[in-house]
Amino acid sequence: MSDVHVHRVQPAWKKNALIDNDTYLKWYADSVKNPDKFWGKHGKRIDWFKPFTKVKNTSFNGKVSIKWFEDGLTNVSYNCIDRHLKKRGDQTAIIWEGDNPYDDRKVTYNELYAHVCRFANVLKKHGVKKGDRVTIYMPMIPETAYAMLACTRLGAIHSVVFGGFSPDALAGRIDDCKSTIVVTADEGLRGGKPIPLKDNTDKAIDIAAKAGTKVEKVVVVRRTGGKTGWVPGRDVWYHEEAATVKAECKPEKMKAEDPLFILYTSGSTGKPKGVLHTTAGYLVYASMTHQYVFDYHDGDIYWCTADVGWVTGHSYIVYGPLANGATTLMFEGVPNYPSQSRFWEVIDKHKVNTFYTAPTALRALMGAGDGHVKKTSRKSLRVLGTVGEPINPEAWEWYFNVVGNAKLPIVDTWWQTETGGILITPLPGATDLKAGSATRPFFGVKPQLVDGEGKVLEGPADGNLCITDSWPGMMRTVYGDHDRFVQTYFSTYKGKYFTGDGCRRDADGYYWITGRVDDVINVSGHRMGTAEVESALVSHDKVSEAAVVGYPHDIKGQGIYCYVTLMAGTASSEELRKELVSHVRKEIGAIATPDKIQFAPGLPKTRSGKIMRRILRKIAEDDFGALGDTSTLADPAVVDDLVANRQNKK
Ligand code: 6R9
Repeated sequence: MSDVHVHRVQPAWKKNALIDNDTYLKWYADSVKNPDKFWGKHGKRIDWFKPFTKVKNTSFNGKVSIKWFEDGLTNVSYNCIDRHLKKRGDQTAIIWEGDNPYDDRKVTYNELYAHVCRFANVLKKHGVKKGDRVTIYMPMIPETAYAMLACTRLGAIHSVVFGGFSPDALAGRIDDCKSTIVVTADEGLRGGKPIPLKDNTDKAIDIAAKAGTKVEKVVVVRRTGGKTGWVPGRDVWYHEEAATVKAECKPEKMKAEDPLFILYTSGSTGKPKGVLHTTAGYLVYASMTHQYVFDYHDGDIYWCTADVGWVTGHSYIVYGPLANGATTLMFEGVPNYPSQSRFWEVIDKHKVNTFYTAPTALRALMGAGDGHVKKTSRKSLRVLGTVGEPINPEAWEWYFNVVGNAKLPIVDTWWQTETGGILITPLPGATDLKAGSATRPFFGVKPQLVDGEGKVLEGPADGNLCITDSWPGMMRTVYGDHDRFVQTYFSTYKGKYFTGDGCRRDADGYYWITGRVDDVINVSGHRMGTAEVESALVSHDKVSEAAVVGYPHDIKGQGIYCYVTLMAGTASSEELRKELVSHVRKEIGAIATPDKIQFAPGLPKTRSGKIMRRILRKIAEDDFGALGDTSTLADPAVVDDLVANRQNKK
C-alpha cells in the first residue's frame, strides 16, 4: 500500500467477518459484470408477495429511467416487521434512549407490529390511502418509526422533516408535495430543552395555506405534556385515536417501483428538492449495505446516532436494520448532555456492538478531552462508523485509538440522500483502512472520476466523482419535477450520475472524498445550499444582496460566511448583524445559523454580473494572498474593501 497510515484487517476479523477480501473482490467483479444475476440473487433477501422476474431496467441517458425488480410485489413494513415475528417476536426491535438518561424503553418486534398496525389504522381512519403524502415532523421517539412504517404499510408516501427546521422550512415542504396530513408531537426534548414542534406545525400550516396547501389533519403524539395550541376538528391526539382502533392492519401489496418516501435535500440552486425513493430497490439496498458494511450478526446491538429527519436515519436507523431483524437503538438526546461522556455511557448501558456517528460529533468530543471516553468501558463495541462529511485524519485516529482502543475497524461510509444507501465504504473484515479514505465501492457501484470537461481520468487522479451505472437504492426522480432530476444529476456529464463531490483516487484504487465542488456546504454534517441561506438573507427588508460561502471550521467542518450588502441608506450595526442571524434561523432553522456576517458595500462581480465566489471563498478562508486573477472584475476596488473588513482573521 502506498500511504503510511494503513490499518490492516486484524486477524480475528478475517475469521469472523461475513465478507473477507477475496469474497469482496469476487462479489464486486460479479456485481459489475452481470448486475442482473447479482441483484437477481440479492433481491431475494426481502420477501415478495409476487416474485420479480425482471431485475434491472435502467438508463442514465435521455429522459433517465430507473426501474428495479419492476414486476414484483412487496411491502416494506411487512419486511421490517411481519416476516420476523415467528423467529424473533420477543426480540427487541428498538431500544429507545431518552434525552434524560433515566428515560428509556425497549420495543419488541411483536410490540412493534401492534404499534405500527395501530398507527396505520389511525392514519387510515383519517383518510390516508395509497399514494397520499404524509408529513412527519417528529422528535427521536419510537412513534416516529411507527409513523414511517405505518405509511409504508398503507402505501402512503412519507416526507419526514427534521425537527430542527423552522415553520417556514416545514411549510415549504408541506406545500411542495401537497401533503394534507401532518404527524407531529407536542414538543421534542434535546439537551434538556423543549422544542415546540406542535407550535411550529401550527405556524407552518398557516404559511402553507397561504401558498395553497390546506392541511386537514394533525396527529399529535404526546411526548412532554407541554402546553400547545389546539384546533378542534383538525388536531387529534395520537394516544386517544390509537385506543379506538385495532392492532391489526393488512399490508398493501406494493409494486416494486411504487414511491416509498420523499426526503427534501439541498442542492446548489433553488429550493430543496424532494428526493423520491421507491419501494423494493431501496429496501434491498438499505438492508444489504446495513448487513455487510456493519458486519451485522444476529443478536448485535446496533446504534446510529443520526436523526431520522436525515437519510441516514431512514436507511440506517429504521429500514436497513429492521429489514434485517436487528436491534436498533434510537437516541433522543445530544452527545454532550448531561455530560461529555453520554455516547460512551449509552454504549455501556445497552452493550452496543456497532456505533455509527458523524465526524463533527467526534471532533467536538475529541476537543472535550480523552478522560470522558476513558472512564467508560466500551468493551461491547465491534465496529465503528462515520458518515456525513469527510473525516480529517486526526479525528479518525482519535476515534480509532481512544474510542476503539486501536482494535476496531472504522467504516467511513460515503453516500448521499440521493443514493439511498452507502456507495463507497470499507467492509470490516475485508478492507485495510487508511485514515480519511472511504476506500472502495460497495457491490454494484461503479465510480468514475472525470475532469471539468468530462474527460475520464484513469488510475491515481483527482476529479469530480460520477457513478456510471444504476444501483437498486438510488433515487428515481425529484418529486413532481423529473426534468429537474435529469438536469441536476445527469446533464453535467451526459449519461452519468454526477454526485457533486470532488474525489481523489490513490494508487491502491482507494477513494478519498474531498468535499463538494458545487455551491453546497456541509455544516456539522448538515447539507445546505448557499443559495438557501442567501435567499433567507435577502428576504430581510434591509438586505439588498447577499453571497454565502463555506469556510473551514474546526468542529463543524464548514462554517457559514455571509457577505451582505445593505439597502441604500441603511447603516450597518452590531444589532443588525444579530437581527440577520436570527432572521436566517427563523427562515431555515438553527442549523443554518450564520457564523460570520460581513457587511460589504459591493460584491465582486464579473462585467456580466456574475458574483465571483472563488474570491469570496478565499477571503472567507483568510487566504487572500491567493486571490488569483481579478482582472475580469467590473470593479476591482471592491476586493480591497472586502479584504480590509474580513471577519475571519487568523
Ligand atoms: C449520507 C449523507 C451528502 C454529502 C455528500 C458528501 C458528504 C457524506 C461522507 C461525505 C466524505 C463521507 N458526505 N458522507 N463526505 N466522506 N463518508 O450524509 O447524505 O445529507 O445528502 O449529504 O455529504 O459531500 O455529497 P446527505
